[in-house]
Amino acid sequence: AAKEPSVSVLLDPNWAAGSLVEDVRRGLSQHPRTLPPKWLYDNRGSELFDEITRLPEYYPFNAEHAILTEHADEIVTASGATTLVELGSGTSEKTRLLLDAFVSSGQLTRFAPVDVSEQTLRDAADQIAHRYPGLEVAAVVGDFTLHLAHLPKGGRRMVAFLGGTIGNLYLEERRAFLGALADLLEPGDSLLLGTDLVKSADRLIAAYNDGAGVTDEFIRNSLVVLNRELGADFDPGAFSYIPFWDPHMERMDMRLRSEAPQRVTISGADMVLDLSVGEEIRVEISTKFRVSKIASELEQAGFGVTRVWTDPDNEFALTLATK
Ligand code: AVJ
Repeated sequence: AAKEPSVSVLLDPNWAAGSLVEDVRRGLSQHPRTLPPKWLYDNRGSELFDEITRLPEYYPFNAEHAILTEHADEIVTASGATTLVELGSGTSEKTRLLLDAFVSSGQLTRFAPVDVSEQTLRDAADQIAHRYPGLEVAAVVGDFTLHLAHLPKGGRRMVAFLGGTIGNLYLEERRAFLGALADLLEPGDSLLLGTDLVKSADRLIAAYNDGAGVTDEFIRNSLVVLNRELGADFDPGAFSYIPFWDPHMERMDMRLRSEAPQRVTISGADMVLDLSVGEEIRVEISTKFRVSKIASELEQAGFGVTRVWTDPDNEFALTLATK
């Protein structure tokens, strides 16, 4: 019979009591004003992201799925892992391709998904515990940039960080994150890193500006989160969604632009914002990579690159890096 998953909650379920307040205070006083993307993933945001992964324009999901379908067995063998940790796991949909390969190899004993979205994580953990009886499922409700020290210890671990989520981090944040991860892994442990690759601006912009408007709603939901969690009075309809490709930084930059002069009060953060017409709030960046840049960032952090897999169209890369 399936074992019940264990769930450790490291994030305060009352977001307003935790780092949301500091993140909002710091981010919204910068220029451009910025909101950290992890707060996009309330229940609604997680649902919307799930919808994004099924959009025809959102190629990263399909490209990474194709790599995993083709190469999961090789990845599993190359890692030699007995514990799979997944950071920013969400629904863990693609991870099942890895779990299936791990099950056929017979080597996996434990799966530890980590995500900020508690309900999404609990649902995914239940489904996986059911589907893979005998697997210990140890879920962690947490932030992968803050709670790395709580990851399960022992065995040979592979940390999967899929979907291109590392592209949400700025260079300095990536350096800190990869360095901290390398420091806590033991020799033989590995990181499986999914990164979206640089490609034509048209294809990129289409992926973040879908015809059905799902991405627009996903980005706009950040204001709904602040209204609910911090008692803010943003009028989400007074903003327009502006996604653009920054060719110099090689990243997508997703912003909300104030279409009218407005005063917004964020009582839970003790802030009053006066926004002028055209003023923008950056809600998310999504950095795109070149294979050489991924390798050098990993090596700088203390990893050795074992192998890189890409899809046939070279849209996305999975890199296995070993400590
Ligand atoms: C979950 C961060 C990988 O950057 O492509 C998708 C989030 N934002 N559409 C990405 C996202 C808008 C996604 N990541």
